[in-house]
Amino acid sequence: MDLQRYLATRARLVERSLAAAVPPGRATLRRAMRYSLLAGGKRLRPILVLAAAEAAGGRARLALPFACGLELIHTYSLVHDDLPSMDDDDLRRGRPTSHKVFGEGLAILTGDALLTEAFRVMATARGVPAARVGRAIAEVAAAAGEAGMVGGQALDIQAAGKRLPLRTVAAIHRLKTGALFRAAVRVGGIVAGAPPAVLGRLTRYGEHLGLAFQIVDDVLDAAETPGSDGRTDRALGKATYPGVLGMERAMRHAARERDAALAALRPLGRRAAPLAALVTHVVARARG
Ligand code: GRG
Repeated sequence: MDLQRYLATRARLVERSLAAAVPPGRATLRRAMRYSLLAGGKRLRPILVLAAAEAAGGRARLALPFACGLELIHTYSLVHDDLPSMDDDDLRRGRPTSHKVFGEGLAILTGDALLTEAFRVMATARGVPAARVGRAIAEVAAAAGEAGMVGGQALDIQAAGKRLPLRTVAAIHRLKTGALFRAAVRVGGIVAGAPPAVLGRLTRYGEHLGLAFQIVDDVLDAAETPGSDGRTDRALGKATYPGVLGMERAMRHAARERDAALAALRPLGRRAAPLAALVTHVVARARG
């Protein structure tokens, strides 16, 4: 399986759809939305939507509006996470953050507009039975909101500076980052009409992948020299796996999550090869 080729073709599909979903415009808000959205992220979550739809025997193209929906929501979360009242970051995706370029008020509104746009794009999906569209949208809403990403971000803020047990760190990660990964693969499965057993396998894969991704992200962050502002997540007092376990044990944990994700996929066979390659790639990132 040539993962790089797979990622490149699917990312191209996603880039085109995102650019069409938020077309160019003269208004500052529109420019700010495109500035953050089309800044070249890895597009992991939308690619997962497409790969899960294919693993469930469906067509990637039909899942594109949901792939875009998740990336719009992910981008809004990054814009808001970078705000002075949250992480107060200067750089994102290799560029000055939204509030640095457009000001804080506009950056808040940019996040709001990206989030709202996500639901318009998903609700107007064509060629997918209405019941599946409704189910997929409800899935994304639950994963993005209080019971998912936003709830996890709230816990993360409240946990700053505290020494937490591993199970609390894991619970925060599961919500803050894991919920969108889980939703990405579930939505791909739902749009493709996956039977419950397949959806269950995709769900388990998504949960293990989400945790592996976050652990690796924390390990990479902890290994990094502090940025120009002298900070890393550790310096910000954030709840992280390497903070609780140390680097070596955190990486062993990530490898166990990867293996559990791969085991969940096994019965799905060849069609799930891109998903298998993806989780392997995510964990290998930390090995350099
Ligand atoms: C502000 C509501 C709200 C939520 C923020 C996910 C999140 C919650 C904040 C992001 C902070 C962060 C850097 C978390 C670490 C894991 C993560 C989500 C990294 C960024 O995702 P990538 O690596 O980024 O997929 P790209 O730019 O490639 O899309």
